[in-house]
Amino acid sequence: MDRLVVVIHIAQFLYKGEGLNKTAIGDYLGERNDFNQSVLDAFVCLHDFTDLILVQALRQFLWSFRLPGEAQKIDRMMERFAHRYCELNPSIFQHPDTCFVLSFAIIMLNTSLHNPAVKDKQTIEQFITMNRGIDNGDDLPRELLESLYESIKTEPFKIPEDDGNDLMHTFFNPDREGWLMKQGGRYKSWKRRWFILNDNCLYYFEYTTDKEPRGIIPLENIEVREVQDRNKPNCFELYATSTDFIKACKTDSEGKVVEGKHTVYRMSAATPDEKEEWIKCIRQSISHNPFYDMLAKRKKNIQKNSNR
Ligand code: 4IP
Repeated sequence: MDRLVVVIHIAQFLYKGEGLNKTAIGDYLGERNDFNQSVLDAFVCLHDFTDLILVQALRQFLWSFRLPGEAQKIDRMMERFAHRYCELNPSIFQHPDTCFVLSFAIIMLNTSLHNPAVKDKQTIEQFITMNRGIDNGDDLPRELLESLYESIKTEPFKIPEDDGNDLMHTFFNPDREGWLMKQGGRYKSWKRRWFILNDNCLYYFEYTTDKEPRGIIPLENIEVREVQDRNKPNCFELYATSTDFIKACKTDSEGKVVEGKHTVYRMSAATPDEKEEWIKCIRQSISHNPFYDMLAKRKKNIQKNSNR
């Protein structure tokens, strides 16, 4: 039989999926060799996304197999999906990368709205802000983003059976905020500060309502450990792995932004549980997450295209 015919037959067999295990379908389609990649192409082409809003198309696609856990495989599959969607709906996005990045924003939104572990649910305004400029530097129409948001809010993604290691979990962003006591750098006084962990940075504020942080600590080349302190309970600290001082900036007493002078940032939490939670979230944030690299690459492409 001709190779192409075989490829199409296999793709149809997987697409019908009768009695097949969706994890196995995902594993097969994720295989790196040419043959499986051709089957993946044919499999994606069997989906008809014409005139579907992106959430609907994603619902259909993510239900037809189970995404494997590896970032590179997901990257390839979602890239094919984005191309197919744009091919069938050519007037929505300027580039398939926009569709790719927005698809992940939708998956993250689904986690934020429907995962009980996420306390601060993403609002429609946050969703819109997060997706500014993703269409080759332009904003997508507000009505489009609103309809995507509403669709996810009313109906979460149905994804093939969950063994706790799927995309929705892997992609969970460990954001966290709360009060901690922080020790000074050169002068070791303790100050109560409102901390926000977001996008791989730790920000601290004097008041929860402050617009500008007093300090920003990027979580690069940093580790976190539990420590005992004679004066404060439930302590942990950030320390640098390759330099003496931790790269950070802060506002000094005259309101000027200056470099921080900390070899460690020592913090004290109100309870042992809070201490554990902070350490866990900071660790997760520090650890290299290949999904962020994958998304960052697409976002860079979009930026490059828009500068042309
Ligand atoms: C200050 O002590 C505060 O603890 C500052 O914290 C701290 O700066 C200073 O560290 C420390 O000297 P006093 O206010 O008692 O003078 P905050 O900025 O949160 O008010 P950091 O760098 O921790 O923000 P040094 O390194 O500037 O001494």
